[in-house]
Amino acid sequence: MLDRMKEGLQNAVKRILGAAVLDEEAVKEFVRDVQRSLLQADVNVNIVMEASSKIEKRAMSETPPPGLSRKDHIVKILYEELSGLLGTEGNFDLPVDRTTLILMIGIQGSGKTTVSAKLARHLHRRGYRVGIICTDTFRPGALTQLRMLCEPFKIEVFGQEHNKDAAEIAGQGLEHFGSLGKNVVIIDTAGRHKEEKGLLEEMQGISRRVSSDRAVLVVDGTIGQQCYSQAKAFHSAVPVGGIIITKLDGSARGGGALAAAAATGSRIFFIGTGERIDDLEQFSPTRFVGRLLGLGDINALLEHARELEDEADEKKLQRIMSGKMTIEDMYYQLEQVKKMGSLRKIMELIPGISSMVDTDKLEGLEDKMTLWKIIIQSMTKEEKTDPDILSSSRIRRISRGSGNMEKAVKEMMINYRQSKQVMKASKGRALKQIMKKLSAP
Ligand SMILES: Nc1nc2c(ncn2[C@@H]2O[C@H](COP(=O)(O)OP(=O)(O)OP(=O)(O)O)[C@@H](O)[C@H]2O)c(=O)[nH]1
Ligand SMILES: [Mg+2]
Repeated sequence: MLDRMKEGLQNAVKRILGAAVLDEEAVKEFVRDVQRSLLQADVNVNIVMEASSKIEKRAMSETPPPGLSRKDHIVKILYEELSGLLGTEGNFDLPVDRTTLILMIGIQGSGKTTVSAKLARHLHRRGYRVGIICTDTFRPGALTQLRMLCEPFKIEVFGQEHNKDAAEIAGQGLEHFGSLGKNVVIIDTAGRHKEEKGLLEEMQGISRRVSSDRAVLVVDGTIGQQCYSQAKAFHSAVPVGGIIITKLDGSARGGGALAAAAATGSRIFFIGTGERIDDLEQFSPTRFVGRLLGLGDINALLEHARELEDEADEKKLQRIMSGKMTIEDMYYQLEQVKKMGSLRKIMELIPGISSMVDTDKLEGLEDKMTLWKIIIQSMTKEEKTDPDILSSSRIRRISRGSGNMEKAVKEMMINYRQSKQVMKASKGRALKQIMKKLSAP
């Protein structure tokens, strides 16, 4: 599946891992390799540019946790950015105590009928009681096609050969299956040549008649980035609750289809990877990218990175508590505060302190902390390790000419020196107290 893209990306990874020196040129080369693989897979050029500039920026600016090589860190960045490009994780769990109605929509030949049968089979296997309604009054033999696919699995198909009213068939089918206590009913619909008006109106008609829980758009993956406009057109007629991309087996443009579908904001739930009924896969962006890049390696790498990050956290805390906080440590603290939620929440953890602190001022402080993070990002490594070298011209550079920002840089420095002092004086007791509270259940 998506062999060319896979090969291209894996080669890019191999090259960067094998590079003799990891200078800016090597990173740029890597990013170009990645770009080429994505473009070849018909990923939209804007998406490619945005993703690759993110990868490049992160690769150049982020410091890997001690112990993780920069090369591995770059592969991790690639993994994260590509997964992000393909949308968010989601499962397709359906309730068992009532009937969920799934409406399959999509243009002619996109794979609706095949997917209806595949999905029915998938859910049937997991213990759901599934029925399918065929509302395709357009294609001759549509009902027979569906029945043949479902027959071996004893999944019932409802249809009315001579009825031309799709919405009415849907309504009657639903009544039929409702009385049989099904918990999932899938409606297969007709397709026409394009996202033409008649088709969209028919979808609206069915949708109004039976009020489906989920309209699932079926898109042919071989059309690549055109998925985007197709998904948008359908979405404007019937709110699309999820996408299934078919024919990803052997399609060179599958990467483009996936990225384009994700860019519409809809979640991709399944992908079709063949003509057989079992060729349906639940889609997970991280798992998918893991496989593109070679799963075994990437999992081990991520695991290793996590361990090293934990270790590094531990060391940082030690350093902060002993009063030897650097600006980078402060950045880390700012990040931690953000992870924990709000300052107010942290203050509440320390007995007595909330009565001493004006909590209304905390929100203003939170805004400042966001600003400080931006400031720290524009400091050089040298400045971060030895902030005493901050001359007024350096401050001006960091604040990029804005007077307000200059004030913020100075304020940040004052806060930094004060925190360092407090930590030193209390031997880190305040911090220890917070950490203890936070780790308590
Ligand atoms: N290789 C491959 N072929 C597929 C896949 N999904 C569907 N097909 C094939 O694509 C063709 C069209 O599929 P259908 O399920 O009939 O498409 P449809 O959307 O119902 O078509 P209409 O009812 O005419 O709108 C069939 O020959 C399927 O076997 C897939 O994931 N991989
Ligand atoms: Mg069909």
